[in-house]
Amino acid sequence: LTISAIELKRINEPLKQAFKTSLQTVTERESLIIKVVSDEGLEGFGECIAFSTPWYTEETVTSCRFVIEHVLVPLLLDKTLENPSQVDEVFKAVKGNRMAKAAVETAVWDLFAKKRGMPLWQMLGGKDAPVPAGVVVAADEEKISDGVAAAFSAGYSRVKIKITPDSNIGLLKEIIARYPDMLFFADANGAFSEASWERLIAFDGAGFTLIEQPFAEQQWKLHARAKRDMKTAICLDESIGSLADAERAIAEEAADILVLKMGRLGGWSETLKVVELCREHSIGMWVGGMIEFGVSKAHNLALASLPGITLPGDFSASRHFWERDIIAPEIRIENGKVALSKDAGIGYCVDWQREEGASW
Ligand code: OSB
Ligand code: MG
Repeated sequence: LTISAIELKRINEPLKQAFKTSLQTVTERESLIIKVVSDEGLEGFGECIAFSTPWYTEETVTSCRFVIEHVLVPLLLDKTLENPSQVDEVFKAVKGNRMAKAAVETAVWDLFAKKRGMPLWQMLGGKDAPVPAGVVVAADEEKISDGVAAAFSAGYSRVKIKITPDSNIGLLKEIIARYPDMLFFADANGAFSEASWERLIAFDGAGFTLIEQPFAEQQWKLHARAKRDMKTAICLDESIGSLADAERAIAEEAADILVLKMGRLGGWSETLKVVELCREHSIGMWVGGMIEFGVSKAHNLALASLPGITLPGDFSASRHFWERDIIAPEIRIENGKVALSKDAGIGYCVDWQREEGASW
């Protein structure tokens, strides 16, 4: 097929409740939605997962918009592709900017699945089974207990709690003990350092299945030491921005488990390589979230269906973050899981319904 048009729209929506991490409190979410159109009139969608400012990654909505409009679109427009892996080749001349690339690249994968008339998860060899849902409690300590209770009543079977060296481990242990059938993940977003080593070790025995990103991105040695010294599995999120990073994590024995964020990795092609690598080395995997809208979550659901991705990812209902998502139908949790759509491509329609550019 030939790429005949690429459109970009900006969205900005308030979060229903503030999302508090050790790095930043997020109260509204700005994103870019990409539509690629083929010569036959088929449409594919992608979503940019960069934030408005560089608090979590170097890329931002503005940097992505610049790179997409002025660099990536001219490279891809009017190109004839036989398969979606070729987008990676087309973008090879551009350094970094993986979130910008992923927004466009993933849209092309959606387009190809639609051309082939099958769901993206099926095109990629995913399992035809509902995806286990998981929610994040990112709130002040006194609100964690209520957050977990709400997650339990909504049917989630996995809760991720944000932690810091100052977390009240006794309180967390007590909360975890109330829900024997629930999986608990801890996410530090790099809040620990060598100075707070003992505080990290103290999390062993609290009941967490894993601890995500205790140290900063480049702290391979400290993560390897934590993996050796702790019983709780060590999981890397921010550290994994490429296949090379995943290879390094394995070579340094710095992690038991990796978080897959397709936007940070640069799209489907690179992500599928990381999945393959992790399978070969028996590294656990799960699909991470970025407080996204439904287009990115739909791609992530297809990813989570792949063999080897066994742990529940950051999959919450559309209504968890948003009054109104941009996809139809919205994402719902049933019996703690999200059903995979049988429709072609990402399996959801983009339902813009916004004043600016109501045309989508
Ligand atoms: O570290 O996983 C993270 C959200 C924004 C930035 C970083 C992270 C997160 C989350 C996932 O925790 C939230 C979600 O989409 O469910
Ligand atoms: Mg994380």
